[in-house]
Amino acid sequence: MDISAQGALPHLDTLMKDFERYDVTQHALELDTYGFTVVPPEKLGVDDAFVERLRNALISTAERRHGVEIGDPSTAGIDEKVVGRNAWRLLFEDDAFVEASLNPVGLSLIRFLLGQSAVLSGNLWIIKPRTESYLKLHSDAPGITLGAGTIAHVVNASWLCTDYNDVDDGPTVLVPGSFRFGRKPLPHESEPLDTPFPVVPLQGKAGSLAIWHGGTWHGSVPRKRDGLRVTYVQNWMRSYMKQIHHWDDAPAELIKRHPELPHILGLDSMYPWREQPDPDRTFVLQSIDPYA
Ligand SMILES: O=C(O)CCC(=O)C(=O)O
Ligand SMILES: [Fe+2]
Repeated sequence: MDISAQGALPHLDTLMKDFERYDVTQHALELDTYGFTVVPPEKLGVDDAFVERLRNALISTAERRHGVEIGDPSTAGIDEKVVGRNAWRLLFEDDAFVEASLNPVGLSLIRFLLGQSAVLSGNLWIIKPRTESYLKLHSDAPGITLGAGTIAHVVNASWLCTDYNDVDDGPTVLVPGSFRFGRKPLPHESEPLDTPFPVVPLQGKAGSLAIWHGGTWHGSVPRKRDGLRVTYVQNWMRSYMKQIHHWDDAPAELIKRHPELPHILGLDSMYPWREQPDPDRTFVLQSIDPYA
């Protein structure tokens, strides 16, 4: 029996058909069970040229914002105190960011966790040189109250723009299944390599998309190699959450070229309004369906 062909749950049926079409059912299953997955570039339908464009967009935006020259990421060194700052809100800086955010395969998996009305909350670069610094284990879903259960409210979808081969690349590390705890780690649980929980380093070649349920505990480890780790990080949310960024200055010509953009930025949402609703903003989430 093909349940998705019955039309009983249209928001979910569409996703199930997408997973089959894109050959990512295994990745959806990993999201539902381990709370994270890594989709390789060949399944995302992107080639080396796209990955290079995305990586160059990150590097050149950082160069422009900080007035520095970074150059070739495979050999470059940078001052992480400089490039670690002002890294947010990249969407309107380069079309490569818009294309990466609208990747249909990525969107199908993000919408599996957040519903079809998922919105882009924020985005930033990680440009990481050889360093001793690292990030403690945390959840990307701050503000979700204890008792909210295991449903995702936030998703991290990070494009790996350089290879993550092993721990020496300074990758993200995750605690599989930890979104089920429904809380962030306590201080004595939050050292990435000295926590009572099993931790795994993210692995994937450049051009892969790592996706995790926002409640999946993760951090990062020091980078022990020369050259840079480069990542395009996206934070997505359910449409009723407060997004990190205002996107209401989205350029009209960009929207014309990417008609799906207002919806993924939440610009079609009826709420909030001042004295009267805006007649151009009509989207209201009606459903009790978690896939809507
Ligand atoms: O990959 C890393 O360095 C961790 C980044 C992180 O915590 C995040 O993107 O939410
Ligand atoms: Fe995080």
